[in-house]
Amino acid sequence: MPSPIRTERRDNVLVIVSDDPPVNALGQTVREGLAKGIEEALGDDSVEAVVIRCDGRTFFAGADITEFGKPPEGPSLPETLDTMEASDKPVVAAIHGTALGGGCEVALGCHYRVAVPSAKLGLPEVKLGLIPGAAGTQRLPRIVGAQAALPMVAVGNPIPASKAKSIGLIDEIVGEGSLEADAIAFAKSKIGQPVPRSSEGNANQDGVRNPDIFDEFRAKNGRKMRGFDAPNAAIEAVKAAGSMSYAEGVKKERELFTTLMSSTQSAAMRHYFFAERAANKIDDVPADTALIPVKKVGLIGAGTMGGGIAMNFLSAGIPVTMLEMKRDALDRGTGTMRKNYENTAERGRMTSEQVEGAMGILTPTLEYGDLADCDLVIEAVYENMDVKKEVFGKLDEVVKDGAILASNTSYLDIDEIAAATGRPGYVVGLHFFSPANIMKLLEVVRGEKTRGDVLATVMKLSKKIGKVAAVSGVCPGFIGNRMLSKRQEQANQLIMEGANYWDVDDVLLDFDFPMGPFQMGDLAGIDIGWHRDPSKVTTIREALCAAGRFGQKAGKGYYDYDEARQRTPSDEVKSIIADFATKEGTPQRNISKDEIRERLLYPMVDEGAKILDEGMAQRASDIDVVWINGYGWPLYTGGPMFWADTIGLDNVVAGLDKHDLSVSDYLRKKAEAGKRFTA
Ligand code: T1G
Repeated sequence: MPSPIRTERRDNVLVIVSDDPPVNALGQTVREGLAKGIEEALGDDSVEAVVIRCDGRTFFAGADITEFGKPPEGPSLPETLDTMEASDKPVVAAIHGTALGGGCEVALGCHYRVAVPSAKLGLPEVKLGLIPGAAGTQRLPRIVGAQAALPMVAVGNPIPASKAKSIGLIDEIVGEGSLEADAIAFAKSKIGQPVPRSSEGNANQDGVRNPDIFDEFRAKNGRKMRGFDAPNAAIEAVKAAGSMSYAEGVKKERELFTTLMSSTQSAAMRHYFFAERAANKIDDVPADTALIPVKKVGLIGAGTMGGGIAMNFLSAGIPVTMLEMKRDALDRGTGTMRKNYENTAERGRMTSEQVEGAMGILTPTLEYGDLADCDLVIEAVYENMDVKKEVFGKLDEVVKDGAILASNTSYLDIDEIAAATGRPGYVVGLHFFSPANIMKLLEVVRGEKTRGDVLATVMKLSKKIGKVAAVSGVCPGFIGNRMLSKRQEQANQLIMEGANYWDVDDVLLDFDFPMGPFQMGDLAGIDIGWHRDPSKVTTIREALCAAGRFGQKAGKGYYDYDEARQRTPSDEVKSIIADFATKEGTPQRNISKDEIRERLLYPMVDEGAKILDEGMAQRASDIDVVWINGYGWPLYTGGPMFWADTIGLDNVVAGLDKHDLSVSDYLRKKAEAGKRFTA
């Protein structure tokens, strides 16, 4: 097997080139080739400078994540980089694409770094529950300082070449089309000069002069770091870069890295990395399926969902024709979209030109006929089957052949909707989550007759509009809401049996969900759908509404709220629930938080098992992708199915049995066989 690394001579410069698609990951063969290339360069006196670059779409994009968890194989990247850095011959990293993780560390080990304007550099290891393991946390602060290094290492977002230049991470921005030539010229210009070694840099002293920066960083980023181990380790490593020698700091980094590498959090986050990518693949739709071009999108309904959905396409530069039945509804909808964009611009996350650009490709209309030439039409009208069927019947008449007709329904039967048209093959569900312009999850609901090219097209389109898509079969609630209903059922049952409703919320908050069900009820409004008859009380919600406890907007719901909307458990609610339970003949008892957690989460796992058994999800990791992106399941546990594997399916089954909760055959058989849901 030829090495993915080759060397090419350009006069007195040796160019080391990696050609290992898709992303030149630093797997064993690449590391071996790189080490050999460096050995060749350093051992040949006629070579006076070195350039390292990559073919394909990107400079090295990091270690090969598929190797993690396996016995490490040489050569060690840190040692290779130390050998390279120790040379007196100038070594230049020529960067394009995304120099990430180990790739960025290779660049840091070089004496110089040049990049094309479109390049990005970053240390995203924390997104895998890790920190850099090849001296990145020690070299980076010595070049750019602790303050600039902290967000790169502890948050992990990449920075553009322009920012990298401004903080001194790269030495020069070169031409998009002349990277190699410019890098060689740059290398030649450094021959004969003392080489700068990042390991000897001292820009990191800002972390020593002002040790408060680390606590300030933690305070600023606390919320998004909550529950994750890696960011704190990253901060400790950057701190070490200022307070220790390079050798001691590298040792400290290695200790922190090794601990994280063997952690469940990192295994969970590496699971998610591949799960998100796998979810975009449909097993029985070939990857080379011809796509339907989508140059114009139609949106029916300018309400909260319709407007939010439309914004996804407008922001991606795809024109949208938005249809409403009445002018005032249409104007209200487009007004809300503009306001949302302007709020984003005020926060500096969009320019006013981008706002005008997005709104400039929006065409509001009251005429169905204006949808005729759309390649994709999405309806986001009232959740009623008759209304949906009427809309799809009209679309079938008006819209050109070959266009995709999608419903944003959150639970209605896509097959029944498709049957209202003469083109069921072109009907698909696109279930966005509110707020649709923010939430990343898109459940693609595959009807019995939905065509492969329609599915392939919407999966590709989901990436273009910044969504994470997973395919669901047609069943009530699809994947996410179907599992959520099981959790909600248990939450209501638990408080009937005497569990404190605030304990139910707190168990989920302690698990690092963003919110519990009763807090959510208060936020949304308990009186949504209430019949307004206080004498008719058949549920706890109706009992609260009868008592005027409509939720946050009324200053009281399940909780009492102060002016700052801080919540306090209410004795009145506790007794309303107890009275209702007594009336219903349900005895009450104290219920522990452990029982609450098991009864909230284990039935969700069992429902996920049924979803798999029925083929409503392609794979267990798709269910994890749905819950992490649509419902705030904490990423560092990997999602419900990976989490169940870490608990042990036998323990999940034992817990369900203990609480007299149903266990599907599929789950019980997997548990008895000692199997897992996820790899
Ligand atoms: N290892 C293995 N496979 C990888 C990979 C990696 N690092 N990065 C991408 N792939 C695969 C991916 O699974 C997919 O495969 C294909 O490449 C295209 O990826 C030593 C320890 C580079 C920005 O975290 O962020 O270095 O599905 O669909 O949208 O201290 O991939 O086609 O079979 O994502 O254009 C640090 C992870 C590792 C970067 C490209 N590096 N990758 O995005 O394509 S830890 C990372 C990405 C480390 C050091 C530490 C993105 C991308 P398939 P893709 P993309």
